[in-house]
Amino acid sequence: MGGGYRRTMAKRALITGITGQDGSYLAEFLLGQDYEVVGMIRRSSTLNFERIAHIQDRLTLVAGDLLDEVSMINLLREQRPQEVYNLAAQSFVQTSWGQPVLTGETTALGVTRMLDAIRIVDPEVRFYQASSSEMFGKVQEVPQRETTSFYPRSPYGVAKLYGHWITVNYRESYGLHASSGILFNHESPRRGLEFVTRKVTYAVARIRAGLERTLALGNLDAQRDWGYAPDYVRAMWLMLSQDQPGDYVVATGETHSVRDLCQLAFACAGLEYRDHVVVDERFIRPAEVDLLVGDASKAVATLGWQREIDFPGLVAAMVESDIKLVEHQQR
Ligand code: NAP
Ligand code: F7E
Repeated sequence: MGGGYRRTMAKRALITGITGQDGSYLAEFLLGQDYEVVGMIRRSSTLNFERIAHIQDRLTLVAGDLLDEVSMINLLREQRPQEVYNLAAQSFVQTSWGQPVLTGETTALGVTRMLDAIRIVDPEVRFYQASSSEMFGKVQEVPQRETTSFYPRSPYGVAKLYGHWITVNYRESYGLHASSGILFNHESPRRGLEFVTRKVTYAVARIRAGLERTLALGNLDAQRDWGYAPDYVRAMWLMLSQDQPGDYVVATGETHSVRDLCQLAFACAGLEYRDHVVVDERFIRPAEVDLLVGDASKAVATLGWQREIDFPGLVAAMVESDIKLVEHQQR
């Protein structure tokens, strides 16, 4: 089937990072909008398709890596998507201090490689870059909006800032329809176990089942604007559906501390967090982002974006899902 024929039939989107939390939800969402969905998968010695197993037969999965521009040029030539969502990254902030160069290669330069592949193969492609509230870091304004100055506090934040500006630069240099979504933390039962929300909810389920007694955490005073991942992938699509590209903050406008998160999550299982949570220096970061809270007014006004699940609803859903998971693991 030729690319021209496909264009008249259904829109085709390429997702990098399709095996990750957001990639899996975005794939589901785009399939629901009648897109053909192509996922870029990097080579690994074992398959890690847990998050997309339920939709795998409806996806086209192709090999490629953000570290290798040729792989992306070939992929674009063969698949001819109209939209590219660049969600792949080394996304864990703590790891970025241990692997700063890899983080820069993937999370920063990887964006240039993909943008350049688009410029070479088909500059009409619409591009979404997964930018991050970590770019605000040591915040210069509360709440943070599109015009707030950036001050990243980790190699990850610095790499994301490069990715953001190279997206703006390719838009201005080559007229690409390239948008940057500055997304605040968003979570779900599919969140990686190393991130604090999922670390807490999975521990709650294991403590409830009598498998653990304590949970070791770092800074309990850090405050984050936590939303629900499926609400956030909808915003990505809305950005590429606009006639004009742009930059958008996506956030709930509320902030909660890690301590609040613990209190709420343990209470969902009838537990008191003070009986179980201990502070462990190993999880304290060399530099912290103390407070994030976003102002999504532009996304609400221009994209018509709204979130559907609030923070207590999110935490309750994650605890419930992890309780079921732990029960399943015990069978
Ligand atoms: P995630 O679960 O960690 O997923 C990251 C994805 O990137 C995985 O599919 C991973 O593949 C892939 N990947 C890593 N290195 C790669 C490489 N060299 N080549 C190709 N693929 C590679 O992240 P997420 O939470 O879904 O986040 C999606 C994106 O949004 C990331 O760019 C993240 O930095 C950004 N972001 C996330 C949040 C949030 O709160 N979740 C907020 C703002 C921005 P494997 O499965 O093979 O490891
Ligand atoms: O940490 C504190 C930690 O790792 C949140 C990524 O998706 O969102 C995420 O980055 C806070 C920090 O997420 C532990 O110090 C305390 O203040 O869940 P996290 P993050 O660093 O905010 C942004 C928007 C992204 O773009 C990233 O890709 O929680 N914290 N104790 C802890 N964090 C972890 N992971 N583990 C602890 O034990």
